[in-house]
Amino acid sequence: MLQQVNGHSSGSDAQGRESLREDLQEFLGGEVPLHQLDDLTKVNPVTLETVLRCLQARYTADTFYTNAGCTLVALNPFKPVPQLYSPELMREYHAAPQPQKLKPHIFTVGEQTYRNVRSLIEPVNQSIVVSGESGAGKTWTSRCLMKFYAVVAASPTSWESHKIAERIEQRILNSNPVMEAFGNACTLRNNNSSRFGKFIQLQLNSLLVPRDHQMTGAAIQTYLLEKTRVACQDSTERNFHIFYQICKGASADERLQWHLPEGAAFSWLPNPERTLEEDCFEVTREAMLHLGIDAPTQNNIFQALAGLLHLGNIRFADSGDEAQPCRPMDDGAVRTSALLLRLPEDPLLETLRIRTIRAGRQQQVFRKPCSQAECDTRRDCLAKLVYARLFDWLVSVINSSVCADPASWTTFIGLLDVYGFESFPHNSLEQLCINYANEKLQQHFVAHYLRAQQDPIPPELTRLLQQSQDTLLKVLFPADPEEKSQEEPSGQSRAPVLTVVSKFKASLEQLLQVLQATTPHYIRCIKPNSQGRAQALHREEVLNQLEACGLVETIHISAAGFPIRVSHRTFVERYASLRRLHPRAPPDPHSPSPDEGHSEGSPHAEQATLRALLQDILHTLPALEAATPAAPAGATPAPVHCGRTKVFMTDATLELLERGRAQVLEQCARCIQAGWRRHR
Ligand code: AD9
Ligand code: MG
Repeated sequence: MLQQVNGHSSGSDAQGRESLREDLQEFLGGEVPLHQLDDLTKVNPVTLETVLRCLQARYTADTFYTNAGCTLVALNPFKPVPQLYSPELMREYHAAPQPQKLKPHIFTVGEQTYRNVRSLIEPVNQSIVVSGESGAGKTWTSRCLMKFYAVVAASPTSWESHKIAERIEQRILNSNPVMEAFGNACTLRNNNSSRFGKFIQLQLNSLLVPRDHQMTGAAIQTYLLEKTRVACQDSTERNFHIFYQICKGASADERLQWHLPEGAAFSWLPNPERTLEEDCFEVTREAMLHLGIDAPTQNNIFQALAGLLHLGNIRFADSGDEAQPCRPMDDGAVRTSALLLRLPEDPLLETLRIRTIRAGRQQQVFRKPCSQAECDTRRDCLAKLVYARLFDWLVSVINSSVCADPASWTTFIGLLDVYGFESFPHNSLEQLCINYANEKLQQHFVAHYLRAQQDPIPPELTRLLQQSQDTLLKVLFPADPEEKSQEEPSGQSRAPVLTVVSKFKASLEQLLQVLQATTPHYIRCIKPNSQGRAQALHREEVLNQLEACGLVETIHISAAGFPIRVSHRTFVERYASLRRLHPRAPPDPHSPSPDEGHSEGSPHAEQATLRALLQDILHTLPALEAATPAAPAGATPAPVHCGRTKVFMTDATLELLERGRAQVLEQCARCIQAGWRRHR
């Protein structure tokens, strides 16, 4: 039941519902029920309080999606709502003449982007930025959108294209369970928390005729995996799902091979109580198989992971003598991890316990025994190094399995499932508001992730792993072509830290450039409560999220804004025919002609002609409006603004123009038919 309604804590349910109803009546003045307000721009006045009340009423009515101008607000239902994501509903949004007229849904955004990339007029790459705090539903949303595209982009007409489409779309969907098994973990805030950022580019061929089987491939880019989690987990959190999956799901033979006896205790596997995610070993394996990772390679991977679990069980005891290395407290853990990682046992122990330093003019090599704490750090570092390389390798394998030949795709839809941030070379007020709110989240993200990742890896560790006889580790750690000395230089080197930060910065900058070149769409996920309970909306928690994402400001801007933006040329090409419908009075012979002063064919002259045509078209708007049957007398003119390179307009203006254009086309068709009849 609703936990707290407008400040009243839940007493009796009936009382709570009654007071909510009263509140809503008062707020609405007895008009449209609040839960039926599909767009927050229609809430009056737009304040945090009224926006919250509207969302609250909709949540109570099991309505989870609401438009907020250019953003779609998605409330996490925290319960299965299968009818909301059925293939039938996907097809309904896909087939709708105007999906934006249907109930707000992530499928509206999906369909809009799909139509935009396939547009015959001006196909533009699209992106969907899914943001929200941990557990708000970003990954769920991205997954559902991927399913949506898989369904709507596969309407094949031939059996052959059906098979190709099925293969590619199925593989793209299969990337989800694999990446979540290796990159997600149970945290305090979310049982299936993504510990990496993901940008997936769904590649489409918009030129295909017939226009079926549009999705030809995908490219996945990941950002900063929280690899620290392999070796250090908060006492209330857990390691990556895959470790629990192998421990719970291995067959008897595999248990023997991977040295994972039933009930074995591993210090890197805290909180082993069951969650759904660890019961998915078969799903993970099946998906890996579909992605082209065969059974022997999978065996290699799981064996290496088991090796890491045993590595985590190695404990060191101080020798009591600075000149002597620490002792392992249990030889078994060293032996088993060396066996599973196919590393020579002595060098493994040596690398964990002894630091080699090159110093002095002669670059003499010194061997210094590590303290117990240093040994622990080196052990953790080794595990992080292996896991991070394995993750990157998996991503590259997935990419090679799903990526399309560059010649086979023309446009893409990008899906970003990461902390909400936006920063483009040219930022508008929208970005200012959104970023101000995101700043705090971002600070946390950068501070938490970057501090945890600061990468430096003693070079001896990489060199040790290059000695592994394991086929997978040989791929992950190829031998250096030049056998140059890799001993650690004396003194602390800053280079590795800088590399992490600059790599991260560079990859983010690259991402922002990609986003900048697309038409962005925003889905803001909201977490109704932090306990993950259905039908419980915590007022304060939601208020904080609304405030943090600057939703009220977004609504204000959207309400006053012009969401449709078209280049001058496209606008003229599409609507030039409207001038036939309502020709403008001939130009004043005394006024200068549009290209006066510019030589014929020059870019300036072309621009001027374009602008003159544009003005002619815009002048038809009042007549178009007057001809609209529903237009009330004295209605305000259709909002439109002519910018330097683009025309900005509202949905209503676009609708008006499109109606006019259809009228012209109809007239033309009638003329042609009449001509034919006369001819005959
Ligand atoms: V994090 O930043 O990766 O920690 P996300 O990705 O925002 O976080 P996620 O998508 O994992 O959150 O959603 C958290 C949980 O909410 C899911 O595991 C589901 O149990 C639940 N959820 C989210 N969206 C829906 C939904 N539309 N319907 C039903 C949902 N359950
Ligand atoms: Mg997630």
